[in-house]
Amino acid sequence: MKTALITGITGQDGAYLSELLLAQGYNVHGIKRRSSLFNTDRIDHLYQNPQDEDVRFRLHYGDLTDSTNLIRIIQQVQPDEIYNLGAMSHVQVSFETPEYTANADGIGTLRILEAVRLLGLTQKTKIYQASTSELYGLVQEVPQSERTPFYPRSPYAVAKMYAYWITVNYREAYNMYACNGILFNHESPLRGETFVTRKITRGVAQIALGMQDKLYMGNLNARRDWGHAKDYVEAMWRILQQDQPEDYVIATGITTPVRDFIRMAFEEAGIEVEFTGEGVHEKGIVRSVEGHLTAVQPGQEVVAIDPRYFRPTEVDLLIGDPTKAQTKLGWQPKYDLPALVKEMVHADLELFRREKLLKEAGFKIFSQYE
Ligand code: NDP
Ligand code: GDR
Repeated sequence: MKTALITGITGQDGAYLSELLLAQGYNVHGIKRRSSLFNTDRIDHLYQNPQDEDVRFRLHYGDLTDSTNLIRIIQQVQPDEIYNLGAMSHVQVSFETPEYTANADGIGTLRILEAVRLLGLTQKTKIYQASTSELYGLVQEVPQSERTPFYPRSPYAVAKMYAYWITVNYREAYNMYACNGILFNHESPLRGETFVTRKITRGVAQIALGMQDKLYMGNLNARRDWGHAKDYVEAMWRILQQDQPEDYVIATGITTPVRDFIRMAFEEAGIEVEFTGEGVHEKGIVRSVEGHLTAVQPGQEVVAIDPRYFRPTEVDLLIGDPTKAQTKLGWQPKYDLPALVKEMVHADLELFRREKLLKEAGFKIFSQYE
């Protein structure tokens, strides 16, 4: 039975990867941060009492900014595989917390690699580093492959660029099995609420249910290569099961503007939206509504631009070339974009139907964040 250690286990990918590894018979250990509120919603269904017999899912308190903590946990767990998914992962927030982002996302990766080396585990422990399509940044070529040069456009991407290269360097210097998965955007109903897809599907659900009037957005022209997180965590696992450690691009090869994602999400809720105007004056107006929805009226403005969501430097176009992953890893995504949008919109409709009932019964509803 193999043992895996996952940093960032409380995040979107950590939750799906835990499910996958447990189903494969792994012992799964995860590092979670101490928080004043519970932060384990996404993995609560996997929790086992430490007192139970045959416990295969265990959590440790820790942080990527704390070297001695990481060394102690890795020494205790003696993992066959480490998946380093922990990160301050929000691009826009990284402009506000650049130093912390560099520490957690950049030096945090070094701390993991160095802990494995110091503990003499270089020939036992395989390491997966959560690298990102944000490394490509300012467009150099499309589609972007393992050979495309990097041009990071945010403190997040610059920190991840350090993490990418330190992973390559430890592989070459110490003969470690350490790999980068260069993953393009991947989403799901578990996606953090302030990333664009989830912000849209939550907004659409609330507008459809009459709980919100309008969605305020940033750059609708940005284009992303969106896949489903479930497919992408399978690629992470496959990357660590090869004979040789290598880096791989994981993507669908199809790119879509944010504006079209919004259109598709509204359509899934029975609302047809058309866009008019340009730049900060662009608006999304309801053209037609399926009969059963009374909360939304044709002619209603449901999307507007708020320049606060523009980024100081933007990544305009991402489209990945997954040929290497397809041929070497035998990886094929099962979801396409319409299936992803459908799953996310219906999950949020369900969530907000319940929230609405609670609100109507006099209970406090959850906070709204941007
Ligand atoms: P999330 O933001 O959902 O999860 C991030 C995880 O990292 C959370 O568990 C978070 O803990 C944890 N974390 C944050 N800071 C620290 C820290 N200092 N020490 C330890 N843990 C920390 O991200 P995703 O699941 O979407 O992404 C997983 C990884 O993949 C990230 O590294 C991200 O940058 C990268 N990535 C993501 C892509 C995507 O499209 N989703 C694409 C390419 C790369 P808490 O819950 O307490 O906040
Ligand atoms: P990204 O994801 O920056 O690609 O990073 P995000 O969903 O935040 O943005 C995608 C694009 O949408 C545009 N956008 C908005 N974004 C947000 N969050 N909110 C808005 O209101 C809005 N309006 C338009 C953005 O400008 C951007 O162009 C994600 C993260 O998961 C990273 O950790 C990961 O590395 C990359 O994907 C691949």
